[in-house]
Amino acid sequence: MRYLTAGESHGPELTAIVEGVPAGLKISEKHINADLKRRQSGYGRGARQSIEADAVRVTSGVRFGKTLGSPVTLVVENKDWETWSDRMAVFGPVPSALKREVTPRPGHADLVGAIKVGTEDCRDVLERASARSTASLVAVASIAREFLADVGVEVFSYVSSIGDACLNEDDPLLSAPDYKPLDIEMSEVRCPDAEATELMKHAIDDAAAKGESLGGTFRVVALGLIPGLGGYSQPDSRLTSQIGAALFGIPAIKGVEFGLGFRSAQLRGSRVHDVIGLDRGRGFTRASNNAGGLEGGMTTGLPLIVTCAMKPIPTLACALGTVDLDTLEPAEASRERGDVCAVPAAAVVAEAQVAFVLANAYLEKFGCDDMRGIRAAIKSYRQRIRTMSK
Ligand code: EPS
Repeated sequence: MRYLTAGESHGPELTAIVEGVPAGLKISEKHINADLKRRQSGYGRGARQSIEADAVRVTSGVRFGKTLGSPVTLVVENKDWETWSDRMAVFGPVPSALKREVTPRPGHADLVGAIKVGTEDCRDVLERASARSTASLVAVASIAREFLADVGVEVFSYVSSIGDACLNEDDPLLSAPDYKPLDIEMSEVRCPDAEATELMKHAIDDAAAKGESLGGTFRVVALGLIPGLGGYSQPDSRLTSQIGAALFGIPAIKGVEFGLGFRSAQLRGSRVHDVIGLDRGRGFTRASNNAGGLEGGMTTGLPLIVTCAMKPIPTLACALGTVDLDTLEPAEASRERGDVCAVPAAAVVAEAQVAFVLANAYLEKFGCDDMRGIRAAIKSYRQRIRTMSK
């Protein structure tokens, strides 16, 4: 599967085309919209979220709720377009009172993007560089999630810190797979612990009062993966590189760790690697999951556990110093309406990115034309694995 997304933050709509979706996969509009809603939620989101009520319109590739094998087109409308249709008009004259964006925000794509494309209005860049585009990624990945659910894989995420407010976890590699998605979604910051949720909300309130923004960390967990997805023979066949690239494709993601991650660099080998055993009934086992579910670029069959770090959003009420691109004098960066914290939302986007890579890994290994063929290929592979450990 591959996809292309398009759409400006305040343009008429976001559009995505997904190609290579196998035929015969059940798709539910309700599921896609539920994911879109999760992405819009989270304590610390800005006023834009009360304007938008993201909902998908599927305009190709699905018939009677099942995929046809042809490209699937997904459209999410921007309700805010109504108030931006003059400033973002596709055709027509430039409004005489148009306010150009000439005070680029440090940390956003504003300045470098304007230099790159040679515009005198940073809006030409920031409209597409906006995290609004992540709504498309979530819609696209909802298809991947339907596929993964069909083959017995569940992907969820939770927030582990916001600013310096942290979820207390003795060993996240042990505890993460046991968190319940329902408990996570009950929390306004998508954190499975009530006390940590309050600490995180307090940190967001404090940042908001000071005109600040906050980043944080979150983990993505995938359960039910078959061993041997991905590859070891080329750099780009490794799931580690594919998942890493997908996660770094989300705006503001600054770090990605698999399993023990950076901590494994401080420990001796015997403390890091997951000892192999054999259970005659269950097959190969591991004494731990420090690798976070990937070994040699392939799934081990244990839970995939990836941690991401997100930087604070660059749109600040306490504007930072910049240079006015018209006067070339020092100025205050523009104060685009923004979110104080979007870590809970970014975690949902990260789930989406991981889900898309994992679904593709299944398709690569088990064929990609139709669901019946794929299910049969998975069944026969499972049989072979069982025989191997007997
Ligand atoms: C964003 C700025 C805000 C965010 C937006 C990302 O939008 P606006 O400029 O309309 O207030 O709310 O995120 C979304 C709209 C979204 O759906 O995630 C930015 O500058 O990146």
